[in-house]
Amino acid sequence: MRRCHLASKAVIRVLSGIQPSGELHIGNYLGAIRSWVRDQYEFDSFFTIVDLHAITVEHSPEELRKNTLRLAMTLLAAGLDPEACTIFAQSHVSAHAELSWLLECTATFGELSRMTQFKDKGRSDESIRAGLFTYPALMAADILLYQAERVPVGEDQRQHLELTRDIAIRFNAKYGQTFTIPQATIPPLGSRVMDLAHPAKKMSKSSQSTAGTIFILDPPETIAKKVSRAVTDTENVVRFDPENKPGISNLIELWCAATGNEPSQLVSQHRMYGELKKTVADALIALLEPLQRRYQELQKDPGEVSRMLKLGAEKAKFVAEPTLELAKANMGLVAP
Ligand code: AQP
Repeated sequence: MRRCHLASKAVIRVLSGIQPSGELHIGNYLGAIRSWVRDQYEFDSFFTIVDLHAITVEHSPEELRKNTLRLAMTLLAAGLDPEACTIFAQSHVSAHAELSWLLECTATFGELSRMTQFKDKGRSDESIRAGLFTYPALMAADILLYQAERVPVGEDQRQHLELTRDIAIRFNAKYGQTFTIPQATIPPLGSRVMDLAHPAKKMSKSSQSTAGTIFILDPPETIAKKVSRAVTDTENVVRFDPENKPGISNLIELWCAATGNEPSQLVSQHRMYGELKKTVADALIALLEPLQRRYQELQKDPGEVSRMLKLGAEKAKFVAEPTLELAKANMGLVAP
């Protein structure tokens, strides 16, 4: 019965996730969440707060609790509508951890070792957690459980998506048709926002310094200050040239992603870096203003978030559990 339900679903399914590892930044918004808001009305969309991923590195339990609820509220403020999509916490749906184990037994040590995010975060540190190494198998489980066709993510997740596809193709070939093969959907603009203070590094929630990170709940004056202090270069010529002028080009790309315009429009109107920074800051402030206003409103009813996550977990289980059962059966695990 349940399998028929999956097979007969004609609509395209979307799944994406975000870690409650800190405050959301403009890269998370432009690279992922903004497309989620659009997708929810077009596709059968599932969005998950991947709290099990957030414990693969050192964390404070108290902070994790706070971050999870704050992230859920920020997603609502950004425009996700629990009536139009399913929003849930990964740890509320135990099928994620269970399928992850089956997939760990499908992925190879070599494949996991080649993941650049592991190399960046883990390097050769012996004390690194095993969970950080096997993280891509859990991410594959997150996606494959929902038979998702589309996975909207930023550029940094492309390699993990490729691995998810490889694992699913191999699993299907070895054990029989089980999973839909997903595809990454990466936005043309804002898919890799760089740190304003270190333009060679991607903007990250867990950066050591917050000087180059624009958080989406930063007040306007903080945004203006961070943009005005963004690292540029000494050439003092406004030009879009990501390779040779990464700082200025990152600012131009941010403006394009925020306004939907082309780099040439900004470049032709500005000669001085100072003026350009002011225009970029104004655009980011205007982009985030409605979201920040909704966040203030939502804070008046914190119970709304818990209700949403509870309902979301029920809806998610309805889709995830039959997939897990199918994967187990196809692998030869006997049903109880
Ligand atoms: N700088 C970025 N530019 C564009 N998109 C980005 N994303 C992350 N950083 C950028 C996209 O945001 C979504 C959620 O990311 P995540 O929380 O799952 O983890 P991440 O990619 O590791 O993001 P962070 O902010 O760098 O978190 P930490 O510091 O905890 O590792 C993803 O779709 C991601 O592509």
